[in-house]
Amino acid sequence: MSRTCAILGAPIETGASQRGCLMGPASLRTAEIDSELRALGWDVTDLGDVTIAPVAPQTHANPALHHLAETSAWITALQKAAFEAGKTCDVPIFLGGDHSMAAGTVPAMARRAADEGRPLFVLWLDAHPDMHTLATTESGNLHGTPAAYFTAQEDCEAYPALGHAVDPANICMMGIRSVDQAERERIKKIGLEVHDMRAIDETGVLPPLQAFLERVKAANGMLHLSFDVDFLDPSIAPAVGTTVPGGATFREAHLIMETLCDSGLVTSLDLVELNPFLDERGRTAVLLCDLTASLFGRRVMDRMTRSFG
Ligand code: 6HN
Ligand code: MN
Ligand code: MN
Ligand code: MN
Repeated sequence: MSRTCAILGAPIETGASQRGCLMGPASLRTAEIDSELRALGWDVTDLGDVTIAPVAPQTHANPALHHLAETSAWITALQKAAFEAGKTCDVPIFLGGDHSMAAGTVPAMARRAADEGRPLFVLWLDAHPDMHTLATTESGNLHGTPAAYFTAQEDCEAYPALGHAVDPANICMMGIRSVDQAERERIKKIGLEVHDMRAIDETGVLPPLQAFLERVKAANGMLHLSFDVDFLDPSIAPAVGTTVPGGATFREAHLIMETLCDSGLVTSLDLVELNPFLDERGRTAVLLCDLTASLFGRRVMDRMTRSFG
């Protein structure tokens, strides 16, 4: 795996139903995510936090939507800042912030990949597919919409124009266990690869992950990992507003990160939905840092020294 990374904070919380995600980047920095990565030999630059200017409210035909103008401003700012961050290093790390930030970071990484003449693949680890359009969301919480936006679904026109979309065929979702009816229909319609928690229970995390990584490798793709805290079981990761029982275990999550590390394929990362206001003595922030360390090379044992062949 390459050796330079940049940290960019995205303190956005307008896409969530409750406040607190704006403290996510600060909490991850307090947990010393940068020193963890440096200890693993990475050259780390902290680019600070993205900010937006105040905006006037904006109405929409869907009366449930809230904070549309602010969220759009964040998306515009993040598409630019994430793309710039991607130029400075091998692996930019975007610290959220609620998941609507992926409507900024993912198109930015699609643009980065296109500039290299490579396709972008997305591994989406989440309890939710976040596949609502601006018309279908009933909660009006915009963190439920980024995947529909960056795959260029209809009824997202009130968002900033999408420069670079992601081909739904290049997306793999794992950990899914809370899907709304409109999302279910859209997933079927576009043929999205979704491994729900039942599938994970049946096969374990490795077979679907390895099959996806083979596809990324065969296509010489770049790989963006979007990691939502609620992918994890709430018993180990309480600091999230949208807890859903039956999530990934500590070892399932680490095994995914270790396997991704071995693949050397990950070229960007979102850490999203951490709400420090809901945390217990920083344990969720520390867990996210430890998972990130596994992704960037931390090992209990070096496998090479244990092979007797
Ligand atoms: N997230 N599908 C639900 C909604 O309100 O649209 C939950 C969305 C959760 C979004 O966790 O990033
Ligand atoms: Mn999400
Ligand atoms: Mn272009
Ligand atoms: Mn989620």
